Amino acid sequence: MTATIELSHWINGERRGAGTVESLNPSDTREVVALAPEGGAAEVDEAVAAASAAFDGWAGASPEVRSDVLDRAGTLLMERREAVGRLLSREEGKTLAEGIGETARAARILKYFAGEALRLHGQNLASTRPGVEVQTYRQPVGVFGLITPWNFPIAIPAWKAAPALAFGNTVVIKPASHTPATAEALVAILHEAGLPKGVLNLVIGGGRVGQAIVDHKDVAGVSFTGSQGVGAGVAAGAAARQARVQLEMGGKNPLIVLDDADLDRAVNIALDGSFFATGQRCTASSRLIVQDGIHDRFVAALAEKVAALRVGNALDPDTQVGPAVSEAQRETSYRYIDIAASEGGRVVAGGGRLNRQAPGWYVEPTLIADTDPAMRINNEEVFGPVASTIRVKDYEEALAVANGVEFGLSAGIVTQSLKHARDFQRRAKAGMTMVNLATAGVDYHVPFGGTKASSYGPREQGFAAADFFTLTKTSYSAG
Ligand code: UN1
Repeated sequence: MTATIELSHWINGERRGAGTVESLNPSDTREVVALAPEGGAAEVDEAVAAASAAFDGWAGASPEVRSDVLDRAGTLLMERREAVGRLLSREEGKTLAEGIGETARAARILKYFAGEALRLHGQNLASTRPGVEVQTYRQPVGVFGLITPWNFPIAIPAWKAAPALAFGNTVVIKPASHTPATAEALVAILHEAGLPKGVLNLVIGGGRVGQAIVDHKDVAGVSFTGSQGVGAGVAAGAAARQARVQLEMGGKNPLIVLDDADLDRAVNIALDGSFFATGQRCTASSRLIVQDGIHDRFVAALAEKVAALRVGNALDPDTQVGPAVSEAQRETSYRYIDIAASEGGRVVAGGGRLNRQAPGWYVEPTLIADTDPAMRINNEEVFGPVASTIRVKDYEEALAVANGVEFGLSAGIVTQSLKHARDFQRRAKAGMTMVNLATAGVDYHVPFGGTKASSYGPREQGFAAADFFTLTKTSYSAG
């Protein structure tokens, strides 16, 4: 066992508050990874005041200053990716390879936005009136509140904070209650890299902290990733006081497998998209929509691979699938397996309880065949290592089923047909489409986001991030 970390908030460049709330290791719940403080509206007030006071200095600094801090933090994080990745895996439960990989991704995000800080630009146009010029500028907005989820406990705080900071804003982060230590590691590294005090603040705590951020009159914008229910409240709160808002919520992402697909490839794509990272990705493939001619072979081959997945302690190098993050998440998976079975689904792999030597929140990866698009299992997000298959007769039916849910984040197709692949890219009702690739696993230098109930507001990441984190000013001038 490793020593418990004593966590604190970061307010105005200082560590504040003592740890009282246990953050457990989901692979072995006897281990307390960290003791976290429980913040509330008072800490949010102080953090927002610090961020407001720091705004003019940071917004007015040379972009080189902002770029250098992000670049240095990226270098430090990359150097420490094994240690930070290990902390992430201990706290969140994804495998060590996944934890280190996510940490490296966060480091690259910091470096990408170090470059973007220097590339921020506007446009220069001729006015419709002769002799008049029009220019657009992108300017920093103010204080941003970032409410981040536990499933990517370092990459998502990085992909929200890095553009906010790169473009001259100041920040208050509320990390997910299950993963405060991983988020704190990022905030500590940014300070070590030279971030001035008050520019980035961290307030750890439950929903009260998030609510205080959403309702704070001096928070100019809120970026949230999490569940649809909480997201709706964030949007309503932000809209009520005309703050900017950006929401990334759930998915019920389809993966279509057509008859002409290479079987092995389709099975591996489904295995990755549905089960890796314990299925706890909003981009996970949870509905496998399979054409008649390949259906039985696909289901049999995938069931065999799912049954063979090695579930275990996240730090064990043999583990392919770590535990769920919490008891509640584990129980949600089992509840939906029961619901699917009672609706007529056939469990072809997994479905049982797992007993490991150490007490942890393990879930048996589960594949449910013969399901119908109308069933709850095909409409509600499970957020665990559970996928269902739906049999369809042709591409048009597959597309209709794929589009027939409330969500629209990522959608994939496995096919060798250029015609169907191109048609799918245009007609899939999703923010991201994947051809012969898993629905999960995205790049950081291109826009990320969905449609319908999955997302709301401007896109995250890549060149699109500037739309949310800057104010466009239009300036007219005559000579
Ligand atoms: C990915 O699939 O690489 O919370 C990223 C989530 C998403 C990120 C997915 N916002 O799962």
